[in-house]
Amino acid sequence: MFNVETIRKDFPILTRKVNGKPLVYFDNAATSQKPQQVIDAIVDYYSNYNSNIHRGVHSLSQEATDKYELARHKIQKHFNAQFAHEIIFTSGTTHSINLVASGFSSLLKKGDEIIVSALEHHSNIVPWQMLCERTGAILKVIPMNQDGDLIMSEYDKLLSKQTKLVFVNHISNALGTINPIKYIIDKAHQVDAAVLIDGAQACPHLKPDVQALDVDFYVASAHKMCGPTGVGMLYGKEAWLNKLPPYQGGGEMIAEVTFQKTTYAELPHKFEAGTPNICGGIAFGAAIDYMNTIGFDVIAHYEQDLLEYATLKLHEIEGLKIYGTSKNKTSVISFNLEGIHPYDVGTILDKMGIAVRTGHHCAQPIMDYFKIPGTIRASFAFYNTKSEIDSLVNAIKKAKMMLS
Ligand code: 7TS
Repeated sequence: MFNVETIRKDFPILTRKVNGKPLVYFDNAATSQKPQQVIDAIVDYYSNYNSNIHRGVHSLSQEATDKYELARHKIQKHFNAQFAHEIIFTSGTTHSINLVASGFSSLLKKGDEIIVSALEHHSNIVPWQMLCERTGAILKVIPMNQDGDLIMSEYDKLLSKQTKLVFVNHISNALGTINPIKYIIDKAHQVDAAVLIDGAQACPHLKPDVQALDVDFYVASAHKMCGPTGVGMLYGKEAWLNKLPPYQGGGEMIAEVTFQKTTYAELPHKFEAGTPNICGGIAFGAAIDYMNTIGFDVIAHYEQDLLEYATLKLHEIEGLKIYGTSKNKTSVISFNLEGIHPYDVGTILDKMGIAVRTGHHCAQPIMDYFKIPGTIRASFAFYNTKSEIDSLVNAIKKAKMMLS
């Protein structure tokens, strides 16, 4: 049975005060908090077996290597990848996307087309624009509607023999929309285009199955799913990862080096130059264990309940407008108070101990679509409660009185 009070005890930070008030942490889409189990994994690594991996004959190095590779296997199992070497450790989603975008430089030619969506985070827009500049490929955009849903009939029209790549996020960070990625992947494959799904916002809420999705690349950051910052993953189908050239050169990614010619290591090491974030990788594995112990079905069900409750309560506030009203949403609510700048509301909420994010959320095209400078975004995790939502609603009412 899911008991939120028991879960909250795993997160030491949730007992602290901010500005003299109990912390209400509603900035989970930016980064989640970390349970003791993950903090312990980090402390254990540095206290007991800190060592560089893959190269030492000594016991500590072997122990660290085994734990790091075990974490890779945990991630493989979690995402249901066919092989562990299809999981590349990166520093996060942004790094993973840039790795793939860089690799495609040599595979695209002038006039090829790349499709992204109107709902993307900047990190799933800018690397593709840079790729277009390098190759002469053309960027096309799947439009969205007022609810924040992508318009699939327009996507169908964009696909053609010229389409080589499609990049869409699984869940929008600014609006919470869950995109129909299976449809997007299947349609892209009909024209032989490869698909990358940005799962940064999906992985905290659900468990993607990369084989069932038949996706070519899937990327995520550990820090949004109870893990540490500075580590993430790239899943790529073996055939694609073998086709892409290495992203960075250096130690660990080579088979043999001479001044005449260097040959590259096998997967996954071909993409993992230099000393990696060893502790981060191991703690990422601990985070995945932690979330699976609770269970993603339980998490999704609980968070959906929080979303419905918060949506209902926020609607009671006059002049409050919610952006992102898709039927398929996760626990992210973006909103504004009529005539009041989001930043001012965020500042007052902070004084009351409530952490929300304000601004464009690195998704300026979405803000442009709604003709607003930004929103206030409250994003909930499985350790949040309805009573915290009540605190948010009361604080917004106060902020509204103070600012209008
Ligand atoms: N893609 C999406 C959909 C995201 O939400 C984010 C981060 C990224 C990519 C980049 O991830 P990173 O770990 O490499 O930085 N989103 C947010 C956010 O919504 N607020 O702060 C970071």
